[in-house]
Amino acid sequence: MRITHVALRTLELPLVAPFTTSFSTQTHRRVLVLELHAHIDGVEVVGWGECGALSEPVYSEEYTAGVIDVMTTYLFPMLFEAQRTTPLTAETVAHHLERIVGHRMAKAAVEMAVLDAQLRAAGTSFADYLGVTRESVPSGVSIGIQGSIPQLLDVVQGYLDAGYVRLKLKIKPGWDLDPVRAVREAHPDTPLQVDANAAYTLVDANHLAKLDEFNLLLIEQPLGEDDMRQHAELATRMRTPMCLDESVVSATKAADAIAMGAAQIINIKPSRVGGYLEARRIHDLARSHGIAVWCGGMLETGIGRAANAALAGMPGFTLPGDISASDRFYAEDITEPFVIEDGFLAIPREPGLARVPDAGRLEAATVETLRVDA
Ligand code: OSB
Ligand code: MG
Repeated sequence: MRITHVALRTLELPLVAPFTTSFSTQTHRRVLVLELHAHIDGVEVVGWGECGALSEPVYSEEYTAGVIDVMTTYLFPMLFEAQRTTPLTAETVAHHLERIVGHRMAKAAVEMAVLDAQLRAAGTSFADYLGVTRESVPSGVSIGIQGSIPQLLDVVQGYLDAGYVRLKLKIKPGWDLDPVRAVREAHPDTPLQVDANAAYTLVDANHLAKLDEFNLLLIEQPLGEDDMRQHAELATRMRTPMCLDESVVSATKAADAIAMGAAQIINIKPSRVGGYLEARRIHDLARSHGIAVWCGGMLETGIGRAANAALAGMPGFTLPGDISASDRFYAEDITEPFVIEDGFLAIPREPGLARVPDAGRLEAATVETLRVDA
């Protein structure tokens, strides 16, 4: 393929309710969408990509404005240079961008747009590309920190009424044992897990072990991104299975985590690990070690939600993901919305990896567009 130009669109989408984690409260999602124009075998194709980075560097070091900078200064010029001499494919994008250290969410979005264009030109769905045979995936929901326990119980009831099959509660010091106990007492049999987004240290081990009595599926990333060894230590001090999110930024880190006993379960987020192809490698690695994986989310629009749903159809994704319906975050998605049916989301089978946004809704949500020509 030959890229002719790319439009980098910054969108601002209001959330249906504020989303609070141990690191921030979000009321809007400022998200970068890539519209990549290319020629493939003489045919003009558009590929769509979505970047997982948040507007501030509070989940990882990446943030929207920084992503735009690294894409325009380095990533696209490097791809444009590479395509002068080598045919560009999605499978070679990571190689062409290898010289740039880190910036995985930026690279993931670029690879995503290229792969989407490639699959569209071939008339292949992402599910078929991955060899996914399942038709749908179970839908879990990530529930932010609430103002009070009664409020939390209300929110939980709403999601259960909507059909979600698994709940994930965000926790932080001061919002952990009591809210988890309240939800567990109200819903003794509901699959339940917690996510601390790195808010604790190993000093809190005895406190965190008190979560063991609530029969949780897992505890996600209690300690810092760099605390791989400490997670391994904590895993020996509590019965709840240890799951890593932030710490696993590559297949190499996944292998380290597995070897060290730092993760019994891995949250795979394609954006965090540099793209869907690396995500697939982590899936394959984990599966060969008997380590369960599930698909995490970054409040994706329908563009990224489509790709996540297909990825989560792979056989090692044995736990429900944070792949909720569009209306979990957005009153109006920019694509045809994803809906939950009997607790499941259908895996898209149209050509391409992303779901194509509606032109009018995309335009209405766009606050800034930057065009980069090859
Ligand atoms: O830790 O999984 C996380 C959202 C933003 C940043 C980090 C996380 C999350 C979520 C939401 O938990 C997952 C979703 O998109 O539904
Ligand atoms: Mg997480």
